[in-house]
Amino acid sequence: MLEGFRYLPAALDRPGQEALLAELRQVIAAAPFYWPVMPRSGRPFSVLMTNAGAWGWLSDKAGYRYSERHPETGQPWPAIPPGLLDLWDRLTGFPAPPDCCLCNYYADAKARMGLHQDRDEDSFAPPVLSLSLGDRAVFRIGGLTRRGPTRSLKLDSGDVVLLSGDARLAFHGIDRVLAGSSRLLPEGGRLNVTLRRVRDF
Ligand code: MD3
Ligand code: FE
Repeated sequence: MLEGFRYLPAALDRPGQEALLAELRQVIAAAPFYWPVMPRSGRPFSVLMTNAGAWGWLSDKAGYRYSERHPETGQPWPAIPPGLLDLWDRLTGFPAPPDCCLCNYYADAKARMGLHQDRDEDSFAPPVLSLSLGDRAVFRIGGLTRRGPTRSLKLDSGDVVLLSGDARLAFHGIDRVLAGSSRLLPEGGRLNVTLRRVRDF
């Protein structure tokens, strides 16, 4: 496993998950989920997305980028909720707050995310914090090239993954989500939130 990969199983207990979920429901009410599409082909992702914070990650026919506005409402993204800012401070200790909270919703058994690197940010020095809520996912992480060995890990509701150092540029993806494996989300599915620092400070 690459240096800088930290897996914190059950970082949040059930009440802690519920508190953050309540905050995230307000984000989603202000900035509804939408289906990003692949650059060029326009093929829809199987994962629904939205964002909070100054910068939100987008994909559309023109490419991948960070934007200050929701692609459908045209509104600025809502603020990152205080409970998530606290979680970032407690678990990363990083001297600047995140300026992006990307929310990925895997609604059904067909939703997945292919192996990719996250490299649209100005700097890879700040960590990325991922929080899983709802159904269990099969997460895959490899090395710094697309080829080569990968490891698979189950991510359950309340688990946190921290990526820094070499792991920050690791290839990773979600192979599948196991429907009915958590009772946190009454609507089912899996909500993953990643906290990132997109712009230099
Ligand atoms: C490893 N999300 O939003 S979270 C993404 O579960 C993304 O929705 C997945 O990949 C999800 O870009 C995986 C765990 C994760 C997030 C960011 C990483 C792993 C990472 C960045 C670098 C390396
Ligand atoms: Fe990613």
